Amino acid sequence: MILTIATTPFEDQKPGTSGLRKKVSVFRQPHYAENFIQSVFDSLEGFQGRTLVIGGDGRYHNSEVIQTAIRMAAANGFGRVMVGQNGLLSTPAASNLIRRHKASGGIILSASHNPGGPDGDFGIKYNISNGGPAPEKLTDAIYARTRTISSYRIAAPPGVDLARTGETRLGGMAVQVVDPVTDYAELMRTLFDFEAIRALIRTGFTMRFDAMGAVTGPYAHRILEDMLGFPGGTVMNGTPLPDFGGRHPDPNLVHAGELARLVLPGGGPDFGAASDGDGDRNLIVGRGMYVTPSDSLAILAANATLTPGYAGGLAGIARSMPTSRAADRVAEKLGIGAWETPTGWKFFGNLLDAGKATLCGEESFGTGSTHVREKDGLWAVLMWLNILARRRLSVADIVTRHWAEYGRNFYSRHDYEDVDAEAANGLMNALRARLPSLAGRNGIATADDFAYDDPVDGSRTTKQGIRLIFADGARIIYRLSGTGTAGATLRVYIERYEPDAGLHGMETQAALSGLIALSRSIAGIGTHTGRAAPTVIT
Ligand code: G16
Repeated sequence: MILTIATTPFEDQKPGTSGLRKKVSVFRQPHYAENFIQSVFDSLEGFQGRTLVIGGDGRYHNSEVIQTAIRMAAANGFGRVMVGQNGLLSTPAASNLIRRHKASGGIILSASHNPGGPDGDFGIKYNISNGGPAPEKLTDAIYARTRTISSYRIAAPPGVDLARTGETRLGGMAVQVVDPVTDYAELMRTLFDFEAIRALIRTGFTMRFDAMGAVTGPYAHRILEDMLGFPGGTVMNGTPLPDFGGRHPDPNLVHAGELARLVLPGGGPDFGAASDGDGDRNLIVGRGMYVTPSDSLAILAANATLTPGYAGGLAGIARSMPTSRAADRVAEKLGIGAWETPTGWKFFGNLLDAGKATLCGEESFGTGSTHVREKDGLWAVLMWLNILARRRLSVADIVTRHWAEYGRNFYSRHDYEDVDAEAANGLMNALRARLPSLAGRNGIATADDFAYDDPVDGSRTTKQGIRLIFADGARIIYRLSGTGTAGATLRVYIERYEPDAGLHGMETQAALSGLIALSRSIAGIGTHTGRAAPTVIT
């Protein structure tokens, strides 16, 4: 039986950088998730009778909203939903299922790297038929619909049993519960040389992968341990838990500190990697070497032809604007396109679809390629393993040789978290107003607010971050995060290019100290926010 439930709009359902993210307590309000999901369906065309992929990262509240989404899909006329067993799908695996099974789209339940549990965060996002996040045009339409919605349609309870794989029905709709790992693992096998990695393991090479109590546990156990042959225990924190075991599943040196302490000092495993809540981010470390996400993108691109999936070369490399320009130097040397997009994976979709870029990446611990339309944590780890297997060098040697060849882009991001939203907006507006007068002082060559003209669909996206570009190519960038759920987070990105290999060993914060001081004084960070120093430095 299909129920039509009367509702009234919520004012706060504007999707951010990556879908709608809010506190669990917000999502638990009656009708909150339903309103958003119905607004998504109301903004789509031509999905009747077609397939919808549904899955999530297993965080707290996942099992409730999965059932809601399935019942609403049935009531809205989808022909089939494909859902991960126990409601689990990593974000890249969901993207793969959408593409492989020609689904009309997918609903992904995740707040990514944000903390989980009853007091943590939850999120919903919609991905389109290419497997990628909905573009701005669609998220704008969804938001507009949330402002006028007056009812939603939902199949009467009960929902469906997601514990067993196989097919059942809900009203006129087929419900196919699939193993979340199988299709994804197959895809990885086509891209990378598993035999070469096995040979590397036989030399005594060791690694640890930290799944952080989140969704990649089952994927990593299957691929790294069962298929590649790393010994049991290689995967840490490999059971997905609703509260991630109390961890903050953000794979950086702070939150993946256990892994970093194991690998960085030496004497432990040769290689360390971690992924986040929904499996799309990655952290790469070796003995004595943390690889910044920006460098990782550049190094993967420079070595891509060593892997079967990319042996034919790359069409181009795309990076988000605040990501360091290290990848641009690789693109230049390879004679391929280098693309600069706003922050948000959704901006890469058109470039990948149009064959303009093969690899893409962001400073926020995301790398990916044409194989899906999301960033992909385990993919990046496997690509690193394939490159290590072919080059037979340590992570540190690969990175330092890369710098010696291309020069080093010293890079750091300073986050001022949980700042008063009005103060943060005040800082950005004041900077914007002063843009014309900033160039020509302090070595600044140009100062602007980044706008992006999509070369494929011609759409223009404005106000994507304030850029101070110095005469020597150094940059300071300011933008406000679009993924937080409390207050505002001011992100300041600082970059400087150093061609002299004799100086590549400098500590990053020391190498950037002049620019860091300028970043604070020019924007008046202390005056506006009351903060003398950032909360997190990556
Ligand atoms: C999301 C987006 C990324 C973006 C990141 C940080 O990642 O998909 O494209 O770089 O947020 O965004 P912001 O700087 O606005 O907080 P994820 O892993 O959270 O889905």
